[in-house]
Amino acid sequence: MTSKPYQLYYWPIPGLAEASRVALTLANLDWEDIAIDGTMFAEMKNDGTLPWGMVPLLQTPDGPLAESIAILRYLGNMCDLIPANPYHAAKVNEFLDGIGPHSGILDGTFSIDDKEERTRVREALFEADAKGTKSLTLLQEKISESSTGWIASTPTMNIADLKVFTHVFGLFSGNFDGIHKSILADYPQLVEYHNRVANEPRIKAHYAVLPEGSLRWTYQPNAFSSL
Ligand SMILES: N[C@@H](CCC(=O)N[C@@H](CS)C(=O)NCC(=O)O)C(=O)O
Repeated sequence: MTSKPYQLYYWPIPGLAEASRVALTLANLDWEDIAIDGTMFAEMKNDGTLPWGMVPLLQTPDGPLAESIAILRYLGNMCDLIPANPYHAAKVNEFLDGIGPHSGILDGTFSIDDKEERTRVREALFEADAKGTKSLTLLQEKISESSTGWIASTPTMNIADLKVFTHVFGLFSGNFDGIHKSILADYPQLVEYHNRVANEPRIKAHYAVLPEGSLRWTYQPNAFSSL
Protein backbone atom coordinates (compact mmCIF):
# COMPACT_ATOMS: atom_id res chain seq x y z
CA MET A 1 0.00 0.00 0.00
CA THR A 2 1.01 3.59 -0.59
CA SER A 3 2.25 5.88 2.16
CA LYS A 4 1.20 9.11 0.48
CA PRO A 5 -1.13 11.29 2.58
CA TYR A 6 -3.60 11.70 -0.31
CA GLN A 7 -4.72 8.88 -2.60
CA LEU A 8 -7.16 9.24 -5.45
CA TYR A 9 -8.91 6.05 -6.55
CA TYR A 10 -10.45 5.96 -10.01
CA TRP A 11 -10.34 4.14 -13.33
CA PRO A 12 -7.22 4.84 -15.42
CA ILE A 13 -9.02 7.47 -17.51
CA PRO A 14 -9.61 11.21 -16.98
CA GLY A 15 -13.40 10.93 -16.41
CA LEU A 16 -14.94 12.25 -13.21
CA ALA A 17 -11.58 12.34 -11.42
CA GLU A 18 -9.60 14.52 -13.78
CA ALA A 19 -10.49 17.94 -12.35
CA SER A 20 -9.49 16.71 -8.90
CA ARG A 21 -6.22 15.28 -10.22
CA VAL A 22 -5.36 18.70 -11.59
CA ALA A 23 -6.35 20.35 -8.30
CA LEU A 24 -4.22 17.89 -6.29
CA THR A 25 -1.19 18.83 -8.37
CA LEU A 26 -1.90 22.57 -8.33
CA ALA A 27 -2.25 22.38 -4.53
CA ASN A 28 1.23 20.80 -4.38
CA LEU A 29 -0.09 17.95 -2.27
CA ASP A 30 1.81 14.71 -1.87
CA TRP A 31 -0.63 12.39 -3.61
CA GLU A 32 -0.90 9.16 -5.51
CA ASP A 33 -3.12 8.44 -8.48
CA ILE A 34 -4.39 4.91 -7.88
CA ALA A 35 -5.77 3.31 -11.03
CA ILE A 36 -8.42 0.78 -10.13
CA ASP A 37 -9.64 -2.13 -12.22
CA GLY A 38 -12.86 -4.12 -12.04
CA THR A 39 -11.53 -6.50 -9.37
CA MET A 40 -10.31 -3.70 -7.13
CA PHE A 41 -13.55 -1.78 -7.60
CA ALA A 42 -15.62 -4.83 -6.60
CA GLU A 43 -13.45 -5.35 -3.51
CA MET A 44 -13.72 -1.71 -2.48
CA LYS A 45 -17.45 -1.77 -3.04
CA ASN A 46 -17.93 -4.97 -1.05
CA ASP A 47 -15.69 -4.08 1.89
CA GLY A 48 -17.39 -0.72 2.47
CA THR A 49 -14.43 1.43 1.39
CA LEU A 50 -16.65 3.45 -0.94
CA PRO A 51 -19.08 5.63 1.04
CA TRP A 52 -21.64 5.71 -1.80
CA GLY A 53 -20.49 2.63 -3.66
CA MET A 54 -18.86 4.68 -6.41
CA VAL A 55 -15.56 6.18 -7.48
CA PRO A 56 -13.78 8.58 -7.46
CA LEU A 57 -12.70 8.30 -3.86
CA LEU A 58 -10.08 10.49 -2.20
CA GLN A 59 -8.34 9.19 0.90
CA THR A 60 -7.17 12.16 2.96
CA PRO A 61 -5.29 12.40 6.27
CA ASP A 62 -8.71 13.13 7.84
CA GLY A 63 -10.51 10.19 6.22
CA PRO A 64 -12.20 9.20 2.98
CA LEU A 65 -14.09 11.64 0.77
CA ALA A 66 -16.41 10.60 -2.07
CA GLU A 67 -18.39 12.42 -4.76
CA SER A 68 -16.30 14.05 -7.46
CA ILE A 69 -17.63 17.56 -6.90
CA ALA A 70 -17.25 17.39 -3.12
CA ILE A 71 -13.65 16.29 -3.65
CA LEU A 72 -13.05 19.15 -6.07
CA ARG A 73 -14.52 21.72 -3.67
CA TYR A 74 -12.33 20.36 -0.86
CA LEU A 75 -9.20 20.63 -3.01
CA GLY A 76 -10.25 23.99 -4.43
CA ASN A 77 -9.55 25.59 -1.09
CA MET A 78 -6.04 24.20 -1.10
CA CYS A 79 -5.11 25.25 -4.62
CA ASP A 80 -6.62 28.71 -4.29
CA LEU A 81 -9.18 28.18 -7.03
CA ILE A 82 -12.23 29.24 -5.00
CA PRO A 83 -12.85 32.98 -5.07
CA ALA A 84 -12.89 34.87 -1.78
CA ASN A 85 -15.81 37.04 -2.90
CA PRO A 86 -18.99 35.25 -1.66
CA TYR A 87 -20.99 35.98 -4.81
CA HIS A 88 -18.19 34.75 -7.06
CA ALA A 89 -17.81 31.66 -4.88
CA ALA A 90 -21.55 31.03 -5.09
CA LYS A 91 -21.47 31.36 -8.89
CA VAL A 92 -18.68 28.79 -8.98
CA ASN A 93 -20.91 26.48 -6.93
CA GLU A 94 -23.82 27.19 -9.28
CA PHE A 95 -21.74 25.96 -12.20
CA LEU A 96 -20.44 22.93 -10.32
CA ASP A 97 -24.00 21.93 -9.45
CA GLY A 98 -25.40 22.85 -12.85
CA ILE A 99 -22.81 20.78 -14.71
CA GLY A 100 -24.02 17.58 -13.00
CA PRO A 101 -26.41 16.36 -15.72
CA HIS A 102 -23.87 17.31 -18.40
CA SER A 103 -21.22 15.07 -16.82
CA GLY A 104 -23.46 12.07 -17.40
CA ILE A 105 -24.04 12.71 -21.07
CA LEU A 106 -22.78 9.23 -22.03
CA ASP A 107 -24.67 7.43 -19.26
CA GLY A 108 -26.49 4.42 -20.58
CA THR A 109 -24.00 3.89 -23.42
CA PHE A 110 -21.25 2.12 -21.46
CA SER A 111 -23.37 -0.99 -20.98
CA ILE A 112 -23.94 -1.43 -24.73
CA ASP A 113 -21.64 -4.34 -25.53
CA ASP A 114 -21.98 -4.22 -29.29
CA LYS A 115 -19.46 -1.66 -30.56
CA GLU A 116 -21.46 -0.72 -33.67
CA GLU A 117 -24.60 -0.16 -31.64
CA ARG A 118 -22.67 1.80 -28.99
CA THR A 119 -21.12 3.97 -31.70
CA ARG A 120 -24.50 4.57 -33.33
CA VAL A 121 -26.15 5.55 -30.03
CA ARG A 122 -23.32 7.94 -29.18
CA GLU A 123 -23.28 9.53 -32.63
CA ALA A 124 -27.01 10.12 -32.28
CA LEU A 125 -26.38 12.06 -29.06
CA PHE A 126 -24.74 14.78 -31.14
CA GLU A 127 -27.36 15.08 -33.85
CA ALA A 128 -29.54 18.20 -34.03
CA ASP A 129 -31.64 18.69 -30.89
CA ALA A 130 -30.18 15.57 -29.22
CA LYS A 131 -28.86 15.52 -25.63
CA GLY A 132 -25.16 16.02 -26.44
CA THR A 133 -25.83 18.86 -28.85
CA LYS A 134 -28.05 20.63 -26.32
CA SER A 135 -25.40 20.20 -23.65
CA LEU A 136 -22.54 21.63 -25.75
CA THR A 137 -24.78 24.46 -26.98
CA LEU A 138 -25.72 25.44 -23.44
CA LEU A 139 -22.14 25.30 -22.20
CA GLN A 140 -21.01 27.41 -25.14
CA GLU A 141 -23.73 29.95 -24.30
CA LYS A 142 -22.57 30.07 -20.68
CA ILE A 143 -18.99 30.70 -21.74
CA SER A 144 -20.08 33.39 -24.18
CA GLU A 145 -21.99 35.15 -21.39
CA SER A 146 -18.92 35.28 -19.15
CA SER A 147 -17.56 38.76 -18.56
CA THR A 148 -14.04 37.50 -17.87
CA GLY A 149 -13.61 34.42 -20.04
CA TRP A 150 -13.70 32.09 -17.03
CA ILE A 151 -16.85 30.02 -16.81
CA ALA A 152 -18.36 31.64 -13.70
CA SER A 153 -17.22 35.19 -14.58
CA THR A 154 -14.62 35.10 -11.82
CA PRO A 155 -11.56 37.35 -12.16
CA THR A 156 -9.28 34.33 -12.43
CA MET A 157 -9.63 30.63 -13.22
CA ASN A 158 -11.68 28.64 -10.71
CA ILE A 159 -12.56 25.01 -9.95
CA ALA A 160 -15.65 25.17 -12.16
CA ASP A 161 -13.27 25.85 -15.04
CA LEU A 162 -11.31 22.73 -14.09
CA LYS A 163 -14.54 20.76 -14.16
CA VAL A 164 -15.96 22.14 -17.43
CA PHE A 165 -12.59 21.96 -19.22
CA THR A 166 -11.81 18.38 -18.19
CA HIS A 167 -15.36 17.19 -18.84
CA VAL A 168 -16.03 18.80 -22.23
CA PHE A 169 -12.66 18.16 -23.84
CA GLY A 170 -12.28 14.75 -22.23
CA LEU A 171 -15.24 13.66 -24.34
CA PHE A 172 -13.20 14.08 -27.52
CA SER A 173 -10.05 12.17 -26.57
CA GLY A 174 -10.95 9.21 -28.77
CA ASN A 175 -11.70 7.06 -25.72
CA PHE A 176 -15.41 6.97 -26.55
CA ASP A 177 -16.53 5.26 -29.76
CA GLY A 178 -18.76 7.53 -31.80
CA ILE A 179 -17.61 10.82 -30.26
CA HIS A 180 -15.54 12.54 -32.91
CA LYS A 181 -13.48 15.66 -32.30
CA SER A 182 -14.87 17.14 -35.53
CA ILE A 183 -18.09 17.81 -33.57
CA LEU A 184 -16.28 20.73 -31.95
CA ALA A 185 -16.03 22.54 -35.29
CA ASP A 186 -19.62 23.69 -34.64
CA TYR A 187 -18.60 25.27 -31.31
CA PRO A 188 -15.94 27.94 -31.98
CA GLN A 189 -16.42 29.59 -28.60
CA LEU A 190 -15.86 26.28 -26.84
CA VAL A 191 -12.62 25.89 -28.78
CA GLU A 192 -11.65 29.44 -27.81
CA TYR A 193 -12.37 28.56 -24.18
CA HIS A 194 -10.24 25.45 -24.58
CA ASN A 195 -7.31 27.58 -25.67
CA ARG A 196 -7.80 29.95 -22.75
CA VAL A 197 -7.77 27.20 -20.12
CA ALA A 198 -5.12 25.05 -21.83
CA ASN A 199 -2.80 28.07 -21.97
CA GLU A 200 -3.33 29.09 -18.37
CA PRO A 201 0.23 28.68 -17.08
CA ARG A 202 -0.55 26.11 -14.37
CA ILE A 203 -2.72 24.03 -16.69
CA LYS A 204 -0.19 24.26 -19.49
CA ALA A 205 2.58 23.08 -17.16
CA HIS A 206 0.40 20.27 -15.78
CA TYR A 207 -0.18 18.75 -19.23
CA ALA A 208 3.15 19.71 -20.80
CA VAL A 209 4.66 16.23 -20.75
CA LEU A 210 2.39 13.28 -21.49
CA PRO A 211 3.20 9.63 -22.01
CA GLU A 212 2.86 8.21 -25.52
CA GLY A 213 -0.77 7.53 -26.36
CA SER A 214 -2.17 9.51 -23.43
CA LEU A 215 -5.86 10.41 -23.64
CA ARG A 216 -4.95 13.79 -22.15
CA TRP A 217 -3.76 15.30 -25.45
CA THR A 218 -7.16 17.00 -25.49
CA TYR A 219 -6.02 19.25 -22.63
CA GLN A 220 -2.93 20.58 -24.38
CA PRO A 221 -2.84 23.95 -26.19
CA ASN A 222 -3.90 23.75 -29.84
CA ALA A 223 -5.38 20.28 -29.39
CA PHE A 224 -8.32 21.36 -31.56
CA SER A 225 -6.60 23.85 -33.85
CA SER A 226 -7.15 21.58 -36.87
CA LEU A 227 -10.81 20.62 -36.86
N1 LIG B 1 -22.07 11.42 -8.36
C1 LIG B 1 -20.89 10.60 -8.40
C2 LIG B 1 -21.01 9.67 -9.58
C3 LIG B 1 -19.83 8.72 -9.60
C4 LIG B 1 -19.98 7.64 -10.64
O1 LIG B 1 -20.95 7.56 -11.42
N2 LIG B 1 -18.96 6.78 -10.67
C5 LIG B 1 -18.97 5.65 -11.55
C6 LIG B 1 -17.66 5.56 -12.30
S1 LIG B 1 -17.43 6.89 -13.42
C7 LIG B 1 -19.08 4.40 -10.71
O2 LIG B 1 -18.41 4.27 -9.70
N3 LIG B 1 -19.89 3.45 -11.17
C8 LIG B 1 -19.96 2.18 -10.57
C9 LIG B 1 -21.29 1.79 -10.06
O3 LIG B 1 -22.23 2.61 -10.16
O4 LIG B 1 -21.40 0.64 -9.57
C10 LIG B 1 -19.65 11.47 -8.48
O5 LIG B 1 -19.71 12.53 -9.12
O6 LIG B 1 -18.62 11.10 -7.90
